[in-house]
Amino acid sequence: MQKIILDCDPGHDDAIALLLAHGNPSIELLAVTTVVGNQTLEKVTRNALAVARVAGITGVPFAAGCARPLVRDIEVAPDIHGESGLDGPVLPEPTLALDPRHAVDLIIDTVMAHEPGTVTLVPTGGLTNIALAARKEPRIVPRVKEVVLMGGGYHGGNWSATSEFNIIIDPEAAHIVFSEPWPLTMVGLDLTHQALATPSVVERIRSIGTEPAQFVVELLEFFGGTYLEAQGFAHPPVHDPCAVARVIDPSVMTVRRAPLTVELTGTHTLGMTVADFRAPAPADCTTQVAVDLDHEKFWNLVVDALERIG
Ligand SMILES: [Ca+2]
Repeated sequence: MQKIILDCDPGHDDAIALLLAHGNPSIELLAVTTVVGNQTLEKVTRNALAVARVAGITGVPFAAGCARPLVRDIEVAPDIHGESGLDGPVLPEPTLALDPRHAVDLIIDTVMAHEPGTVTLVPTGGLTNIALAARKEPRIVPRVKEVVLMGGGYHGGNWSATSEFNIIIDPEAAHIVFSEPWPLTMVGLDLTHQALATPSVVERIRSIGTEPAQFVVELLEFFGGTYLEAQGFAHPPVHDPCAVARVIDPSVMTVRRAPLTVELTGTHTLGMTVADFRAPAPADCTTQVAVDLDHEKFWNLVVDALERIG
């Protein structure tokens, strides 16, 4: 079993990441934490709890985290995710109660309560919570098995020419997370732009015929519309579940070791994730980037998880 903490900002693709993590039998979901990003903290937290109800998740602590980035002003993404942060399907009223702890404390408590080298952090939003957890309790850094994050990109951005949304909304936090010596896999736009929800994928999910599958179809229909309008994609890239899929089955994507850093001072490149591909990578390099996705294997994992949720 792969023990994970999902730190997210639902968000259409975060919702699918949560469903994948819950439905896959090799993942033990230890905690779900939320962070400002695609929408305000209040909205993404309500969305996470709504998805938990759709998925039938019980017995997993959910906690709300940071309501703003470390340094920058709040920047949300209604043109992609709508005013609610999860526009499209009707969202059920949450039934789970939030854990009273701050997300940063839940992350720290959870990592410290498990054996070293057993807990993987899977951030799929801005990195504010993860950065603060590393600063508040540095002993988590050598205890975490790996950070497998959705964010960044080594070829370009989606929120600026060079920078991806999750990184540019809190570049200082990203810099902290990328600089700590834990093993880190960046599942960036280079990879996630291969995870397209094509019409055949949407039909496969629709044909499952369950309420959670229909929920995902309605998410993908809304997300497909905004991605076409705002970014010119014929089919929407479903970013966040790629990071969960990497934890489930590393063979779902190829990776390449490379030193990574986050640009904090560039005039035109704030939030760029700079990968140094000069070979060979230094012996002490702990970071790698995702390169090529096995599209069929990836969507098989998503469909399988939805079928298991029932
Ligand atoms: Ca996200």
